[in-house]
Amino acid sequence: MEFNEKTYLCKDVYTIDGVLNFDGKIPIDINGRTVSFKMDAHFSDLLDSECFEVKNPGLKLYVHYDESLKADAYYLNIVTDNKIIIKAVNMRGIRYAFKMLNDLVKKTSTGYSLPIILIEDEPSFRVRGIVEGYYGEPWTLEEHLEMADFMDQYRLNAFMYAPKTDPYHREKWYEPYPEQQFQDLCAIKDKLAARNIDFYYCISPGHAQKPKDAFKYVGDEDFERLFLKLKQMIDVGVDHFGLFLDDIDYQLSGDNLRLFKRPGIAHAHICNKVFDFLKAHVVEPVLVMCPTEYHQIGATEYRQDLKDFLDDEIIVFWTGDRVCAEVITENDAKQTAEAFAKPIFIWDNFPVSDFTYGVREFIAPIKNRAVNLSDYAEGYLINPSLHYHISKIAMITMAHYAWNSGRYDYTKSFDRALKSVSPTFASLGQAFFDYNYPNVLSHGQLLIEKQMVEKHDYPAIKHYMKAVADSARQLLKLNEPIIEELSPWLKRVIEEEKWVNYIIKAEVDKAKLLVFLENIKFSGGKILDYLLIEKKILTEEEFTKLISKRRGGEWYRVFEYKRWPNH
Ligand code: 14T
Repeated sequence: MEFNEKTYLCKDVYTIDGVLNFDGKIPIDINGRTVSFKMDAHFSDLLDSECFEVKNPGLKLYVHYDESLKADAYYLNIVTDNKIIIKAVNMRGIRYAFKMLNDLVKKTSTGYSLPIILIEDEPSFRVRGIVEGYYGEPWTLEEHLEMADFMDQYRLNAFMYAPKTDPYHREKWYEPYPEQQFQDLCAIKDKLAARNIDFYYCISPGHAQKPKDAFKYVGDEDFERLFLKLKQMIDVGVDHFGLFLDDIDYQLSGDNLRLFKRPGIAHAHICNKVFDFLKAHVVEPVLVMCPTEYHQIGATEYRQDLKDFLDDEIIVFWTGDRVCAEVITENDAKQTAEAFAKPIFIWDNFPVSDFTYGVREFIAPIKNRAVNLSDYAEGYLINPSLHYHISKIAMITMAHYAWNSGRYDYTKSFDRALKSVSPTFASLGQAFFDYNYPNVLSHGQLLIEKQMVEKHDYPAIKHYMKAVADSARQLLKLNEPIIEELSPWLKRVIEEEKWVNYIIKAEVDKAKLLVFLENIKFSGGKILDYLLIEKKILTEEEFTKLISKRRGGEWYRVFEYKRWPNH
């Protein structure tokens, strides 16, 4: 694709949502200024009177194709009242420039104004997006359609459809989609395409309940079934694909073992064969594979086999250390990229919550990811929770990180993400969000909570829990889809406050407490846990069964131990 230098008269060519409206006449002062882009910059704060009113009928918008720019990057130069220059190397870059232009337009008492400004903006990661790869109900069609607008807004450019519980993705990988489900997938793909977002159809053919049902890497039989399935997608224009070999029993047996010896060799074979098939039917196909060994650092025999035998153009997924990585360092990425010697995409297992079996939902920002991971990985994608609206909070923060890792500030990003629901949601919810915060990546306020209980500081505990319950009560009054998703957790903390107060007053009715503890919606906060232990209200078995088993082991929290075992 190439954009030759062209001049567009805004009036004729681009009227963006009716916001840019050019009539009348406007002479302006020109005071050129340059600002560099910050993820958290509010341009209105940076700009003062050096705005001009958009009324000039002669305002020209120049769009240049500029090969020196990165994919998706844009240059937006609002030079004078009669000249705006946009440069990009692809449609997405132009799209982002237009969005920025539109964001910069301010309504004034007499019309609209634009600042004199130069923005040069480019992404850290070439590919930024969502891999819907969790165990649980896939998002609904409506959610997926809204997601396309959401992704567009936050400059995410890749969506991978891979829900583990879609039988046609995994268990029945060989069966074509039923008509309605296929139409729904096409609707998602089309809406994404209209926003210049790549849709990846992902399939997971390695999953088998019994060894006899394992994929037959030998011969053509299973490959033909797989190609038929992929053809269904190719025929409607899909050109990005995923072949996911995660969470399968990858020990080879029978013919597979005899011919391929090791799973890495068999996996390279299936991926290469699929890639060859795609190349025969699609112009410039993209294939991402998820290896079975997706979650450790550095080299293994399996990874060496992929390094040796997998086509160099096939992209390989990696989750960082321990599936849900508490931290991803530069060294982790470096060693792993070297181990595979293929392009790497990071699959960040956050805010996915499937491993808590409905107990927890995470409302927190991405953090502990090195600023320069994009030197080693071309893509950065996150695996969300089955709750779409809850996931959007962490997804906004990941979008900020993926676009501009160097300037990523998780506190500011989180604040902006919460405010994206509404400023009221962010302010009323603060105490609840703080209480719910502890997650795979952070302890939140757990230390403070523990100290309050250890010091028997009951006034402080009561005050703390009241703020949390008040916050939850206020949130419950809001009419937002995220509140509907969150309501079991909001109701839980309201009840939790009551139990904390009963414990402090030594008025616990144990039978009723046991009934309350049937509720499995836990917050990250642990005041109740700590008090139950401190006051010995539950037996050890009861505590294990009702609390610690449900919370699950913090198996991901191994960072300090692994890296600095002597501390
Ligand atoms: F493919 C991978 F990168 C990956 O993360 N696979 C799954 C994923 O579908 C799931 O949502 C995620 C979070 O639970 O982790 C992987 O699933 C697991 C990982 C385990 F360590 C399932 C069971 C495990 F014991």
